[in-house]
Amino acid sequence: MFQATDVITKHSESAGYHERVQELPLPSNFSWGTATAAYQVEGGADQGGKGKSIWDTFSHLQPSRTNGEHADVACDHYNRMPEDVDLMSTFDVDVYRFSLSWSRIIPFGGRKDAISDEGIAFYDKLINNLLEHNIEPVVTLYHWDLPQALYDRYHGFLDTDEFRADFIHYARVCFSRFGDRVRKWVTFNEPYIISIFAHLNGTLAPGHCREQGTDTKTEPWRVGHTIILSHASVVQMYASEFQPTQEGSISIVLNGHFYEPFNPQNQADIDAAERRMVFYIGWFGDTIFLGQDYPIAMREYLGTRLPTFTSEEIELLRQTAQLNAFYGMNHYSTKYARQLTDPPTDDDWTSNIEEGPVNSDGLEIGPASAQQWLRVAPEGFRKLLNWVWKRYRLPVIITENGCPCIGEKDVQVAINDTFRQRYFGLYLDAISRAIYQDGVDVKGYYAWSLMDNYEWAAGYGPRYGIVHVDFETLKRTPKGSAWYLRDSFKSRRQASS
Ligand code: PNW
Repeated sequence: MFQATDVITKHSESAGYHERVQELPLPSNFSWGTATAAYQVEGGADQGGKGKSIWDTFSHLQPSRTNGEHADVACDHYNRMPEDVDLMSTFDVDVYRFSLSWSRIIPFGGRKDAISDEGIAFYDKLINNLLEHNIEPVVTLYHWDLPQALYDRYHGFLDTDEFRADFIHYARVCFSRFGDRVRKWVTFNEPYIISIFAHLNGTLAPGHCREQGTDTKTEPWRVGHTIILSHASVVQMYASEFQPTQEGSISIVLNGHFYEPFNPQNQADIDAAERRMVFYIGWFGDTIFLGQDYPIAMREYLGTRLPTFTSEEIELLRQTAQLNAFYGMNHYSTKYARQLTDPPTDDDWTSNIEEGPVNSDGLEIGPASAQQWLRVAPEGFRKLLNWVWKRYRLPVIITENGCPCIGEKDVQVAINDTFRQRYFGLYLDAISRAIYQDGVDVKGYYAWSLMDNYEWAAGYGPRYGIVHVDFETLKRTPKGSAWYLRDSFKSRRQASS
């Protein structure tokens, strides 16, 4: 059977792929778990009075945008939740990170709209079930499935004041209904992806892009602005209204690649690699965790395309910065950054940097997975952990990490997922080095994903699960990597104690 590991190409030595997995130690209190998101696994599209989200619309209106597929049923987790909790319990996970479907809880989404008891009941059941299995729920409020009604009313994130008021209300409902049992909250999953992929490239819902006639010069930056302010307001609200009694913690999840210079001899490329991370991660990290204005490099390059904060807003950011308890990191891969010299398009969002998997010597950053943008490069992960630690000094939780292997539709190939096991092994070794050799404070690791699911624009193509799902019968079969992670965490944590 064809395995991606068999492909013989020239890979950069520095990416760390040539290392053997060493099963390096992790702290005895390091926690591990799996992650999912509501729209990707739940299904139950019309059950329990659920309202539509922009993903229901996006995947049905023009199916070519999502590999011809929607997630009306997906993994049917809505109806099979107890089986899924049992399953993850057999892997000895400490944590399950999942997201709430806003339109399941408030079908029309808004602050004056009705709350669905059935929606609340589903998440109550899930949370209770997890706790009975000794699994800690880590809950994301927003993983991309905006209530369609809020898009229809005011275009969602494009109206900062309206969105912010509705999001605060929704968050308050969640804290008051679930906060007695949920101790770790994430406001937004991956603001970069929401801003750029959904409001510039148009590959994710609501699919705004130049061809649709939207203003790609300013929209992504407005969306980011809305997310930053909404996050800060919810953190402030949680800290004053709920934290004193519920004693939980809250933060946001940022994704980001590590960038290496395309030509390491060329100063422009060295600067480009650094600047690319500032535009990707600093955009949200500097405002939210440092409580300050956007990075200077962004202000200079984007000019009036980037919204400004009022002095009260800066004060809010300053006051809430320290209330974020951790840095939630979604990380998958490393890329090369190359400074371009030809003039960019007027909606350029990178400061004229091209990114790709091959450097100026023709070396690939690492072996390919089943998704085009994802290469195996564990050393970049270690470097990113250091970059984030140095800049923000916050304990890091890896809220997503994983990869799709080639050929996994076949359950036999999936069970023998040596490519993924090696990926996990190398990335966990990178965490160990970051902790023990570099002094980075990393607290936990959540594998993406518990099970194969609906991979957004790629539909049911790429499979990230540590459990195989047959999307015809919905049968779940654990892959080798599920047992690998169980055993690996056990021995890594023992080794340190
Ligand atoms: C994350 N990129 O998205 C999401 O949080 C998950 O819902 C998703 O299934 C998972 O990663 C795998 O894709 C990303 O292009 C999407 O760099 C795209 C990128 C990164 C993360």
